[in-house]
Amino acid sequence: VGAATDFPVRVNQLGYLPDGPKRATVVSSATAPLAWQLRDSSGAQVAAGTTTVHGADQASGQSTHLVDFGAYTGAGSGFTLVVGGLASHPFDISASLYDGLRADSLNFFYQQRSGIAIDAALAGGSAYARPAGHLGVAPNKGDTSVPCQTGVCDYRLDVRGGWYDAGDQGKYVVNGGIATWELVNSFERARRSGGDAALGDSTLRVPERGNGVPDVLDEARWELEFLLRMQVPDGKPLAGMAFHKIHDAQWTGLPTRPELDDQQRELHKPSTAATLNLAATAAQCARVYAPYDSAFAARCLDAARRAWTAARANPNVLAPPSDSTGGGAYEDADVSDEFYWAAAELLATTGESQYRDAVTSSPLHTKPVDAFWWGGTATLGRITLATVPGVALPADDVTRLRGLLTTAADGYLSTMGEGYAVPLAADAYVWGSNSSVANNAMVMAVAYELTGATRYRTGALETMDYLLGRNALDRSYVSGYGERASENEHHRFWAHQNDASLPHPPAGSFAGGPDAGLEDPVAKAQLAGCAPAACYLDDIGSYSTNEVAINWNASLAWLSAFAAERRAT
Ligand code: 9MR
Repeated sequence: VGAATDFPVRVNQLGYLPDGPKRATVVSSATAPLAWQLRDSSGAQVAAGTTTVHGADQASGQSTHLVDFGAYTGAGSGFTLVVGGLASHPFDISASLYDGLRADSLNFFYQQRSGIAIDAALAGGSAYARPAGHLGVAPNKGDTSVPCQTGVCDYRLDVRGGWYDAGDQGKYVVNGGIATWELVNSFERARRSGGDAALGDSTLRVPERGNGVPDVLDEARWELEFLLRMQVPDGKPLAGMAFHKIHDAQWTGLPTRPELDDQQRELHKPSTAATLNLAATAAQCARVYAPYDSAFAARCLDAARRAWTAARANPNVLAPPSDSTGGGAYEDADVSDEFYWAAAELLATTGESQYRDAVTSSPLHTKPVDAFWWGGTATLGRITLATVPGVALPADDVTRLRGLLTTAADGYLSTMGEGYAVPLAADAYVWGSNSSVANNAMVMAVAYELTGATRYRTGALETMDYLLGRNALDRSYVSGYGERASENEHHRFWAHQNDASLPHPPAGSFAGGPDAGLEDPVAKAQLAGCAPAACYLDDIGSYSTNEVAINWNASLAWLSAFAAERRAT
């Protein structure tokens, strides 16, 4: 599990930005400050100082000291931080530190694409190439003509394309929704800050390079086209709603290559939550794609309006927790947040009073900002309303929303006053905790955009430090980034740990992270008694701590793009 003493000097194993915060955590029970030295790649000391004693870190239970070497502004590679004769992993200090991760965390989505052959040249080598999956070519039985589960519908639908959700090959509208929103929002945010060129045409490894459309939008469109296909056609019962999900009738084993999956694929009952995810992301699509493809934007807006109307007519069709055979349930018993989010996106795109009324009459409109995740999406709507220029709300209402977001960001900053600076409470290490951490950092980054206050950028960047190695396990949770990075994430194709002929997950794949609930057999067997922040295993079998997922990688991609932007000091 990575003993606390292996490498007690915990750093961001990728490194630090010259103009960013530079702190590390040392595991030590010493009650007096310790001397530290920063050494360059030749071993020469370039800075020195003494630690601050922090004491017990709540989430890990470890005794900690803090090192702040932020006064050092040099750059280079191969730095080490040495405390008591023990060196950290080597790291860089570089202005281009996050450029690679910005691209690789987005390339993950290309590699998760269903219904298209994955090209070695785009995927980082022949090990990652594979034939198209789920186009109805034997032994595949989907996804070009998919029946419903018994009793749900009496027709078939073409729902090809989209991204596989995670280590499994299901496609779930609620999780596709938040992941798509984050990618498109990343572009919208970058455009406001002047950083969108880095996500523009021919910047990423996608097949649509060179088509005149920003590559991040090309990638998101692959999923948007799938989400649009999941809408119940006109003339059918529940027209305008979205099917909740499509996946295999039975869970497949590890490994299962997508093109060799022989399970029957099935559409599961439409849900209000899925319908509102479609309404929100299609409304966002209409706004953001309009300058590049007005016909596509119009198609999105029409789908969004129809989804909204259908959700209003069917406001309580809930996906049940029991529906988890062959795929995840993505159950949701409260869709008030999805209503708020969809209304916010439709308002930001159209300015129409019907959507404004839905926003302002929602109790969520004035409530404190809560953490967002696939089952709780109100804050996505709040971010849109607070940041998109010209939203048709009274100015004082927008000001109030901005205040609620910065208040939430300040809350995350105070949570970061622990031994490991993580914007997550010690009791919140749940399934996918790394995405909770990254999503909270996104709120800090939004607060930075809204206020320009450096402390918020510092919070977002120090969150990257946590994810990339400054943590209880001395672990980078991002494949390919850092000396001790995760490499055995749970996945049916990147299943090297189970089958040496298959690859490890590609660089930029983001592990779910510590889950104190011990929700899989491997975690239960090996992690009993773990402190919350240490409940993690780099084992392909530990799907509750070590899976990858589109919603999680989307948060990482958003944050990486933010961190990679060049900013004046
Ligand atoms: O991310 C989901 C997490 O919040 C839930 O607690 C967990 C159990 O229901 O499911 C997670 O989502 C998984 C989905 O159900 C199936 N594909 C893989 C997802 C990531 O583990």
